[in-house]
Amino acid sequence: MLLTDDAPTVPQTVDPAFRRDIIEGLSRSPKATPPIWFYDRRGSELFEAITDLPEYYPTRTETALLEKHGTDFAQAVGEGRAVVEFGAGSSRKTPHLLRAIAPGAYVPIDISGDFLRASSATLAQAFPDLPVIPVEGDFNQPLTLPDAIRAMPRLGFFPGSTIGNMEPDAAVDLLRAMRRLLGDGAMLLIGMDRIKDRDRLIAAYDDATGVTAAFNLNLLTRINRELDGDLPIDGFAHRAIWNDDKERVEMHVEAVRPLHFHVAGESFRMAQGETIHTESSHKYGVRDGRLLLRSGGWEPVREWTDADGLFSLMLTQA
Ligand code: AVI
Repeated sequence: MLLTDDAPTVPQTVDPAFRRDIIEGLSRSPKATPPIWFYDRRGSELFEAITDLPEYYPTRTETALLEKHGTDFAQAVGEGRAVVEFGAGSSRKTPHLLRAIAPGAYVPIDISGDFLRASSATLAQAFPDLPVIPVEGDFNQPLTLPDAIRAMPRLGFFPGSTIGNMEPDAAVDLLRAMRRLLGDGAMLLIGMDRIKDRDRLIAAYDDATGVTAAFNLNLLTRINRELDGDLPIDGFAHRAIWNDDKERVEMHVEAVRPLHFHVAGESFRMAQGETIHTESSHKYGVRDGRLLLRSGGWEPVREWTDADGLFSLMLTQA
């Protein structure tokens, strides 16, 4: 059952925050842009394609954990909770959780409205008795939950190790905001990608067929389209590097020749070899992960990890 929330939807015009973030990011040294702007329609489709790549182990591994431990989740979480999913995307992993725990409602939150509406409709068909109430918005900004779940205990669901795309201080702020939004008695089930062999990590972010490269470079196409830019896409190359000091994979787009381009009326130059840092994907050790969650106001209750220790699902409580 697909219900619509009364909250206003994000207008289809250019988001002023996109313009601000990109101009600020290109003006800074070194250049860096926030990863949330990858996800226009094409970017969301490319990300879905990434999740099917043989090199990209996180989605497969996390999905297997969700499939395998349904009985554990049901025991630990109980029935009737409103499941609030942050950054729901295509919600492909969600059915495993919903089937296991008999929730009271499902509230997917996503910044990409078209994608959210389509995936919510598919999910509502698969669960005809479950109220599905999509909320279009940026979960990094203050949000209001739909009235329909006011009386229900909540389970936050934040899969995919999206928490890793935040700097640790921003990750703590977000966890605290989730804690405030979901309220006392809430639980949070969160996916965390583990530190592992460097080659395996790099391959996951620089796949042989170039899907991740297309995902990274699509940001430049989006800038050209939405911010009246003239970045020469063929002047950039996708780069993925492991930053051991910060325990993260970084994605960059690197200028392959000296470049001069314009965005929203501003002029920018890049030297050959200079990069725009487009994403960080932090990986967490077991103890670091627990510490991060505690700092964000969530006490770890249980965790499930695959046999190779690639990825963990952590259940926490407020
Ligand atoms: C969404 N996020 C968790 C992905 C990650 O693994 O950091 C985004 C991604 N970037 C490149 N490949 C996947």
